[in-house]
Amino acid sequence: MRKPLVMGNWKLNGSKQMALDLVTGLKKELAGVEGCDVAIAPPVVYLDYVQTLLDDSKFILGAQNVDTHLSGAYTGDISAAMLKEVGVTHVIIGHSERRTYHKESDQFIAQKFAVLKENNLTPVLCIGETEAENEAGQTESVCAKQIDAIINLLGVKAFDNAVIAYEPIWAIGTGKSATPAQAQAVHKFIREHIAKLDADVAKKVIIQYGGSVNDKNAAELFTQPDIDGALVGGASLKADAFAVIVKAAA
Ligand code: G2H
Repeated sequence: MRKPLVMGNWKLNGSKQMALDLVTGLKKELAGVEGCDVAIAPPVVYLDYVQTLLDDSKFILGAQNVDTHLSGAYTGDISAAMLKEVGVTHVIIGHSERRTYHKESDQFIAQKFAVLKENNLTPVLCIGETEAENEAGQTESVCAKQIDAIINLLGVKAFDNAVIAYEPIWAIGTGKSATPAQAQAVHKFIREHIAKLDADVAKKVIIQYGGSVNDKNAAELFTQPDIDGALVGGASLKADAFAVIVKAAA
């Protein structure tokens, strides 16, 4: 049985005070909740501070990005080793905001996946189609292409101990979530795509849904057999809403 993972992606939001309030609130709201792994991914400058707030909460510390290099003349970048040193275990890569605003290609994202695996960090690989691709019936081919970039570089076993987040771009931050049936169909396709190469890896890989998940729509999404939790943006900035989502997955 797969244990769901709900991960809060704070994106470019927050402050030290917000981090303190949010982590304190989550620890209170989620004390004793089992059955769902919980991760939070604050902006990189707050990682070290948030780590000191986690105590015995069992929350997983996540990062929102990583560079492909481990050290050197790469101004502004952050390495896997640095993330690891401050307690990060899970790293979001391939988010559509980075694919779009930073022109990150499938191949570049595959290199990030590789550096994370080499450093025993868990990649949270975001994939998903644009609205135009969705309307053109290309959802499956886009998701397959984004997954295949990893498989072509590293082999299917790379998805052992990795997380995939299916995030249809038209649903991100728009308030327009995919319906549970729509999301389930794509999640099933992704799992079957991996199963064609390795049934065991496919059975174990966590596939989160992301895109306007909130405290109202989470429970129904989590009834679907191939939806293993969520990557949550906006609703992860409020302890009460995020806690409702975690409890719905637990
Ligand atoms: C999708 C999601 C978190 P939101 O980007 O990755 O954000 O929940 O705000 O749509």
